[in-house]
Amino acid sequence: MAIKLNVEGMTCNHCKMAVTKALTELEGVSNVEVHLQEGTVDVDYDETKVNVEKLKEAIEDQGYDVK
Ligand code: 9UX
Repeated sequence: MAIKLNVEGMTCNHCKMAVTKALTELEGVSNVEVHLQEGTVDVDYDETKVNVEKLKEAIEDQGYDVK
C-alpha cells in the first residue's frame, strides 16, 4: 500500500530525518520518502501491520501536523 500524506512544518533536513526515522521504526513500513518542498511524505506500508492513523500519530508525535 502506498500513501501520500500532506505534512505541515517540515522545513529543514533535520525535520526530514526525524519524520523518516519515526515512520521507518513502525512495523510494517517498508519505505519513506519526505519531500520538503512539497510538504509531503510518501509511505509504503503493509496494511495488515499498520494503518494510516498510526502513520499520522508517528508524524504528529514528532511535532508536525498531518492534513
Ligand atoms: Mo529544522 Mo524542522 O531547524 O522542525 S528541525 S525546521
